[in-house]
Amino acid sequence: MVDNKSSTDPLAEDQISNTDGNLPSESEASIDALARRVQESISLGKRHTFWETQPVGQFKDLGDPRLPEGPIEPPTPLSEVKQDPYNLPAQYEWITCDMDSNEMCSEVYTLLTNNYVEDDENMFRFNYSKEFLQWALRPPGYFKSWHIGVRAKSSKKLVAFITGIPARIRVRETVVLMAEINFLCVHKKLRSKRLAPVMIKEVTRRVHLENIWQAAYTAGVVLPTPISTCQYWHRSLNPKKLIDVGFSRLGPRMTMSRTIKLYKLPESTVTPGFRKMELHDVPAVTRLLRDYLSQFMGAPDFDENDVEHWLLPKENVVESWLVESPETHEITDFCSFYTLPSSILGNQNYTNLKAAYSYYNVSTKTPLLQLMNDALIVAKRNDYDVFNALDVMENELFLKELKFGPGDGKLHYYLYNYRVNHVLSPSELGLVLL
Ligand code: MYA
Repeated sequence: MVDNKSSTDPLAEDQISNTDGNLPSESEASIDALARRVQESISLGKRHTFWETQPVGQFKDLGDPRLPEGPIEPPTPLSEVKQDPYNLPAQYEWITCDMDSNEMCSEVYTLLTNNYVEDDENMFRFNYSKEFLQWALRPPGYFKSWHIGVRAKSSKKLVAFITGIPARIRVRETVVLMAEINFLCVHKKLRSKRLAPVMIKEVTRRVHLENIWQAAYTAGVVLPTPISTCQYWHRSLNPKKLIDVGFSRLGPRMTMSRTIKLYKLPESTVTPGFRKMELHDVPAVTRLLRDYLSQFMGAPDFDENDVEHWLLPKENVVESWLVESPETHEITDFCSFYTLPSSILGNQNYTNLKAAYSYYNVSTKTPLLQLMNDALIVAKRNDYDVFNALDVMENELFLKELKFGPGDGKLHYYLYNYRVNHVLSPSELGLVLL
């Protein structure tokens, strides 16, 4: 399932069936998982002709106490940054994608909808909406020049894309101005031609031109070298559809009606004072979030402008809910999720899977379990089919209890030109990238 940038299978352990001959049995599924682990360990020994040349942690350096934490290379003087773009094969040209333009946005949307991340079995593909892309790519202080496309000169067709946005990210005590890199995509017909390294070098050059020398990104593939490896969990909201489209399977000794009953949620939320976040809540939410995120080793350093952009509700893009104490009117708790549908490939009955992705959640008075159960209730009410969450921050406190099942793909977090001495556990990470 396309629940992250990993090629992951969404199956919750408790949903795996060995009753349907067409589907892997429990032991086959664990063989799959084993095969993936073997492949990951092989990739640790694999040559990375591009990544070996880049200032990223190298596998051989992992845990070497002589290497200091922090930037791997110092910044170069701006006058020495390459002024002109990298060479592309002659039939292609660079463009800067103006995400304010509806037409440009549609072109990007079309490229990604047809060519972006799929699961291992090619059953699902991320289907980021245009509104989502405009939100994700235009935060405070964004640079148009970091929204990079490649066109075929003759047909003018967009064939590749990569983006960066600026972000302040704290690593332990140090706040570092970084680029968050996302939406790297090469058209299916142009794969394995070493275009991705050129895209990455070009975005790096444009980031350097803004005097920024570090970056953060996530990927489903193992590259040198993850700072953390996380896992997605899935909470069925519409189990019948999820089973019908092959996202999940009927558990052993489970019938459809028992499964539907298992995942049933109440119609209304239970927490008094639970309501949608509004513009006037920005200062209170910022305080709550900053205070909460300060406990993690790696987290964004959000100010009020960031919170207004990233967390104020936007229809079909991001939902944020909070608890306002009915007595004191203090904002005590907060939860949020973003909307990222996936196309369902080759199913007769359904074309789209509506997924909510847990974003930032803070509980100070309402138990986290109750807060997140209310989040599930509003997601269900708004017709989401599934609610996904990574095991980052304190999410482990509610995942099992609220009937999330583990997916079997991994999401790796990376930093460019910044070494960390120890791999972080997911619960030490306070960062969610889109
Ligand atoms: S993650 C989402 C990535 N997108 C997809 O998975 C969509 C579907 N797939 C594709 O479109 C293509 O397969 C892509 C690769 C474009 C992914 N991150 O051109 P190639 C390395 C980094 O022949 P292709 C996201 O968006 C690979 O290891 N590197 O391959 C975050 C090999 O290098 P090496 C990757 O399949 C992106 C080389 O590319 C990834 O045609 C963060 C092969 O190139 C990947 N996901 O195209 C980017 N996949 O030989 C890094 C493959 O060394 C940002 N590769 O192993 C770094 C920071 C930059 C800014 C720095 C500022 C200071």
